[in-house]
Amino acid sequence: MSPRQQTVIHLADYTPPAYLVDRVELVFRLDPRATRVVSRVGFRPNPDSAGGPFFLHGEELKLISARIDGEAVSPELTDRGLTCDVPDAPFVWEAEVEIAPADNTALEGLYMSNGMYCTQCEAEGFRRITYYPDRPDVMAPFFVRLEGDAPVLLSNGNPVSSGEGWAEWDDPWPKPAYLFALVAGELAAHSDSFVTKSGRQVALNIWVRPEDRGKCAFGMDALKRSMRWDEDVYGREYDLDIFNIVAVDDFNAGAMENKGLNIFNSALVLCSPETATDGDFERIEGVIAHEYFHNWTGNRITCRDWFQLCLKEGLTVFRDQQFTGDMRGHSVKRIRDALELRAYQFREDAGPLAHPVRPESFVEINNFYTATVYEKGAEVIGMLRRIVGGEGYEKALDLYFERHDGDAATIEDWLQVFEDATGEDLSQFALWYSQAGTPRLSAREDHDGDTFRLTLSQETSPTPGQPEKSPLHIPVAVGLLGQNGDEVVPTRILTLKEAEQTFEFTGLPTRPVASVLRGFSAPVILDQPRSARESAFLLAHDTDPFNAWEAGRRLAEDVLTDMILDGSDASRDFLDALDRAISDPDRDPAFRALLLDLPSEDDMAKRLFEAGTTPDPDLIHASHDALAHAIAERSGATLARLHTDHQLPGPFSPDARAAGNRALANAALRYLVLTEGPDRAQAQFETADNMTQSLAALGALVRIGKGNDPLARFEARWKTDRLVMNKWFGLQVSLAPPAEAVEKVQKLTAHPLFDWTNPNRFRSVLGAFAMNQAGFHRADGAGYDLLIDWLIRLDPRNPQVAARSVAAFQTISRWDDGRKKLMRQSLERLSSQTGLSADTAEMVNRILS
Ligand code: B3K
Ligand code: ZN
Repeated sequence: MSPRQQTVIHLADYTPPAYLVDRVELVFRLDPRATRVVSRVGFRPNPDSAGGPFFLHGEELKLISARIDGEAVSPELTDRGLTCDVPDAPFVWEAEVEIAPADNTALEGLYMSNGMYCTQCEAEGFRRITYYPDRPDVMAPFFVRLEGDAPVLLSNGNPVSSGEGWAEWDDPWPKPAYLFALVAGELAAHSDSFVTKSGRQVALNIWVRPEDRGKCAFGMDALKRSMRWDEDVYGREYDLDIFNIVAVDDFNAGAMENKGLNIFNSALVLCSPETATDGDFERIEGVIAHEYFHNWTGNRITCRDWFQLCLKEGLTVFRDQQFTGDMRGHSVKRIRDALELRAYQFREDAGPLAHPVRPESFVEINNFYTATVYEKGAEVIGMLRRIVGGEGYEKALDLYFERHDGDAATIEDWLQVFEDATGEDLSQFALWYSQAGTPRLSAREDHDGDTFRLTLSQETSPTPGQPEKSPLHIPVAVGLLGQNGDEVVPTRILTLKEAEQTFEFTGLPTRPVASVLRGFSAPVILDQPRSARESAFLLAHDTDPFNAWEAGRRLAEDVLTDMILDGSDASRDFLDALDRAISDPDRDPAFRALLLDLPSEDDMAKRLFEAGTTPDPDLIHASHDALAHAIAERSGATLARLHTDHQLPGPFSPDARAAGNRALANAALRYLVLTEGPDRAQAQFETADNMTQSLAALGALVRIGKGNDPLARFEARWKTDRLVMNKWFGLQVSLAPPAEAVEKVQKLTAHPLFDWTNPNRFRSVLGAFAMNQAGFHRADGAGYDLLIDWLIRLDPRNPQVAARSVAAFQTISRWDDGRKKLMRQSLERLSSQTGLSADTAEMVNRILS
């Protein structure tokens, strides 16, 4: 390993920048293989720093010339940047560098996608564009001139002027370099406009390849709703004359909030009923909102350093979750968010990649755009809001925007505004940011006379580098139900701060049933002894929709556990309770669809492992299958009725009500094919006029081995649509029977449309493969070998995507000795590659150490 791969950066080592920037002027002479970037930057010594050398980041740049105050200088160059002697007073730095966007396969910095120039600078990509202090606490206004033969030339801020082959942009809002962006290409716009609350007229554009112009209307509508929502709910207005979004096919992340010029992975902006599913519509709406909301939480107030990433990401995820809840209903949204947190973040917390919401060290910051920073970061804010209340939260946020607008802030700043605005002592709460791991909350109940006692205790297991854990400040929402299902004590928030505390409720002569952790009030694992009867009671009666769903999930997990461990049949009581719940017309269809989603195979492996059993992926898969068959047999009549009754007449609408109906009908279809055979799904596949129903029917057919003909027809129809074909690839891999998954991946990666250099396509096959638990964890290690072979190929080209894919190995400690050994050997094979990227090396080292 080269020394460069081992550079560890520590939060504790932060020092303020030695020089600040007053203004940046950039000229780009675009050329695929020899773009010239001319920079003119006004620097001044930072009065709040202890001084230090003048250092500019720069990587893979060819320096053509450099000047200070007009005089040529010869800086000292390393592979990380340059140093130079500079005056002890304000000065102007000028440099010209050459870069080759067409050769940039890492998709970081300035690169090309389908002949179009685009950028991705977060976190540290700007240093691949020119020499600059590429750190978020250096903020400056940017003026940009683009020269090139592309008809559309875009950058941040407001357009100043343009002519044939050139355009100038001015961004008056000081920003760090990671928010810089440019786009140049043959693009067409879907345009609209928005008038802010204070009357500013804003031009809105979604820029796409001309043939995609028909797939922008929903994204535009989502953008306008986001703008209005941020004004109404957070009092935040947009602050430029124009807001541009560009769709790019080759993109490592989902999207990027560059000031005034958001760049999106095309999968997260383009949609039409024919090509996108309801899930896509909802995700697109959420991501457009997320990137837009960053304008205040991320851009106007940014992060002091990359350790503070959750300051912008946790808060912005929390805001987009609130927005989606307001648009589509809070109950179902909360369940989905909890499912996602458990699937990705709890898994991270339980293994070698566990890290705090604010990590304390990293080698490559791109490896820390994780579920912990994003989703747990959002949960921490949700808890804060529960603790200080809705009004306290509003006051704190107003103070945050007022006090820190224009700042590069820290988590300490964030918590301070809450303390100052509400008087709440958050010293213990702050541990949520520094202590990794998922707390386990145990609940014990006791009834005596007319007093009910609930004893809550908490414990967090050790995580890498943190052997000892302290008790956290946990808001636990609890309600009590009477034996007849009435709510005898409505929801209240209990404050748990000690390792163990008992809470008393009086005036209750009959023993109530406690509904604990309502609304998933904290990101913890709840251990609460529950009989199947009690869970069935809560599923039927809990007034808290989250806990009603949770009770159903709990029942399903218990039943699956018994089936896996004892080979028992699916419990009759469970099947009856589920049938009653999905038949209840008073329940939201989307909620009922969620009840029909069984705990995933990964959930079951995690649960068994945590209960002290070594999971067997094949057995889990078989039991999962058996339970689905049992549900299909028990509820055949109900499911058939649901499938028929929840077909909506009239044209497709992506709204939540319509989507919920389709979700329920399609969930029913998934089961019905198991007992009825293919006819119903074939009919749906033939007649569907939208991707949601078409793909659900295709999935149902593939699941029962009747997919060949529809897959071929689907391919023939959609082979020129990259986004739809990602679904075609992904579905076959996800649904491949475990014994055939490796061969399926081999076959699909040999398909002429498998372009491994496109991150979306790579993930649609290899990412989906890693999620096919029993297929990936094949006992002979063929799954591990296959993924590692691909990562060895991908890493030199695109380290970010390769490194992220290594996370498939983070469950290593869960499995039997044979699998553990094979996983370790595969990772060692990857780590022994010469020239392995720092990104991938860091991930492998963390998993192996
Ligand atoms: N801030 C970007 C993520 C950039 C990823 C860098 N590897 C998207 C977002 O969270 O909004
Ligand atoms: Zn974000």
